[in-house]
Amino acid sequence: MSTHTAATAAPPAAIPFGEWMHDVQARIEVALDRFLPAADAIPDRLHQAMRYVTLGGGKRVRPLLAFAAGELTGAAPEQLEVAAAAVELIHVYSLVHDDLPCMDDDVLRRGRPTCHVEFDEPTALLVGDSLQTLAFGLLAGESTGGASSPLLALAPARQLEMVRLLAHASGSLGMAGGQAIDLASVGKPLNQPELELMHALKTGALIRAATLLGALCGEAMDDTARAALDRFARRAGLLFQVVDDILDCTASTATLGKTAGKDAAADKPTYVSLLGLNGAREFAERLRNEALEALSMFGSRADRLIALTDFITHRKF
Ligand code: GRG
Repeated sequence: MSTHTAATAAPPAAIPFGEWMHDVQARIEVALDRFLPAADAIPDRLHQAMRYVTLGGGKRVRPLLAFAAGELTGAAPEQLEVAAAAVELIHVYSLVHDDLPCMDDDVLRRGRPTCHVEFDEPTALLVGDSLQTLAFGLLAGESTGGASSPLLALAPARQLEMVRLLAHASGSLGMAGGQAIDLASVGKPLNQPELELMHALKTGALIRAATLLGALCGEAMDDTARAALDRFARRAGLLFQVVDDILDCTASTATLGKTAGKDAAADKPTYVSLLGLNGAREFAERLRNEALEALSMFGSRADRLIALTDFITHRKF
């Protein structure tokens, strides 16, 4: 595989960002529908619940990041949709488990009753488990939905690297670990480095994985390009969380599609409780600038990532 540098790549097609975002969201919806077991496949109630939580909702920020990062390395959409779906499935599993009574105990997600409310707690637990294994199956080249050849067909070493990356990002040294710190920190004031570690793991690890997996679907990157993309992904992950904290105390439940104000009500440390609303907004702006600086070496190939960073910064839900 040739080594990619920013200079070798052609600029992305000039589709307006809003249209591109809509296309990727539609594409990922179709892909997820195809990769998930059919609603009438036995055990049908479990499969219906997996489809209920995965389809028809969410901003699909992680798939968007994967597709935007794929533009840096000329990745094919057919490969990107598999990698992007794998990350989204892990994300949806985390939301389902996070909403359980033993964790955040929430009844509303993506504007609809949460999985354990609509189905039941054991089903919600199994939905999370099954989405997680489906994600890794996809990265390992599993064919689903009647496909006869592997859905992801890259060099085996590349796919192994992708499995490793997503496993690390999802586990106790990534998202699950961040959730453990989150649960243990209720009612405890955290300082900024402690808060940053919690969010780098809980939210940032998967955002970083989405970005790197997207790039890994295309030409190999040299070490400098990869380090720059990694720097971007870490800043973007933190930015996403800071904005999430701001929205939790400024947006309504109806707009968010999930219960607003939960962090303050649960006495959880957030960037707003630590820095105040204006301080959190200033911090978000700083993170946005740092994220964009990290992309400077990629030239116009990074246009989608730049626009997506602005979408993450200014999103309303
Ligand atoms: C249960 C292992 C385990 C982990 C849960 C991600 C997570 C860890 C919990 C979700 C709780 C939460 C509100 C985290 C803050 C940031 C976040 C991940 C928000 C939800 O992501 P969005 O805004 O959601 O991308 P949509 O619905 O648009 O996909």
